[in-house]
Amino acid sequence: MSNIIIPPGWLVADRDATSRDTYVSRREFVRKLSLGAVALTAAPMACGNQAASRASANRPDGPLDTIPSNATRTGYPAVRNATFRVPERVLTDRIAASSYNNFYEFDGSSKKVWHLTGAYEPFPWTIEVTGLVEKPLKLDVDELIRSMSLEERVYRFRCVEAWSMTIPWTGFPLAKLIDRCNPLSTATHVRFVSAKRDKQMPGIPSQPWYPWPFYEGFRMDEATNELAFVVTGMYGEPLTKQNGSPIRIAMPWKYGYKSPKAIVRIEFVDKQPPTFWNDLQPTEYSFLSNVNPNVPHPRWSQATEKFMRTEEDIRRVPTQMFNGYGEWVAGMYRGGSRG
Ligand SMILES: Nc1nc2c(c(=O)[nH]1)N[C@H]1C(S)=C(S)[C@@H](COP(=O)(O)O)O[C@H]1N2
Ligand SMILES: [Mo]
Repeated sequence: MSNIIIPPGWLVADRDATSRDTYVSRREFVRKLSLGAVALTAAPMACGNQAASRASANRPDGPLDTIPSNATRTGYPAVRNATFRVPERVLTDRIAASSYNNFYEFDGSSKKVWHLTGAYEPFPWTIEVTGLVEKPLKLDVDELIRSMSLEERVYRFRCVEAWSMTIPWTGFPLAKLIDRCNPLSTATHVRFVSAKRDKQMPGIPSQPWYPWPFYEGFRMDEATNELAFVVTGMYGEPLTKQNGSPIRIAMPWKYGYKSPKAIVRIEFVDKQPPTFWNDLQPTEYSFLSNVNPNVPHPRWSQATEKFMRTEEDIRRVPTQMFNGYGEWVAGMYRGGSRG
């Protein structure tokens, strides 16, 4: 399927996002084409390699076919919150947003991971709440999503590797989730731990040199900022597996790795917690990691970024201080980065 050339018109027809119907009918068409191609070459493959056919049996058909069929759809599509808009650029096409991904648990050397998510089963899912809380809890994600009032927010998304997108996320404020956790007043920071499922996430066993599971953290003022968002969906539907199903965070004024995916644990602590990329490369990835065009990464400039509307339509645009969210967050960093 990957060597079928898709006419560019299919990807660029819509100004904003590819609609679900367009995607489904396009996929059906591509599937028919590729079934035809398989039939033609069936004879030489008839006694082919079993492992390969098992892997392809598990292989999703396409990047939007990885929305878990048992993901709760209550509350979808959610009403867009008009406060959060990105006036200077269009939405990224949803195919690009779910095809070009960073998710090391599946593969750290490629930006294409959706086809590796076949064995991953995000629902049912429990989040453990521990540390400095009144009482440790377990939250069922399905129940959590049903109990929150979902909204859509269009946010800029900026990876530290100088590419960016504009994404309509569905979810609820992180402050609401934190409220539900009843942290003690002594908690100064919150820590998020991602899933480590060796059998479902092929990048974990194949890259044993990483300190799995992935972990991130924030100061409490950051985590309770109005912009800090718990994401359960995008483009009006539940999250795809590669975008972090069943639940992730979006911190739009920070570089992308400060948006942990597939969260299984929330822990309240009283000092700055270690974070995955900062532990691995402290000279390249700081704890705060706020988007800043004036602070180059040691290996590249951060002054501009490659804005991706589709995987083919990519343009260089200037990077904005705090990714354009200074109005909401600059006050937290006056008087220096307390880190
Ligand atoms: N658990 C986990 N979360 C993660 C990552 C990861 O590898 N593992 N990658 C981060 C990085 S570097 C980026 S840029 C974003 C990418 O999110 P997207 O694939 O939805 O664009 O996820 C972040 N969250
Ligand atoms: Mo990133």
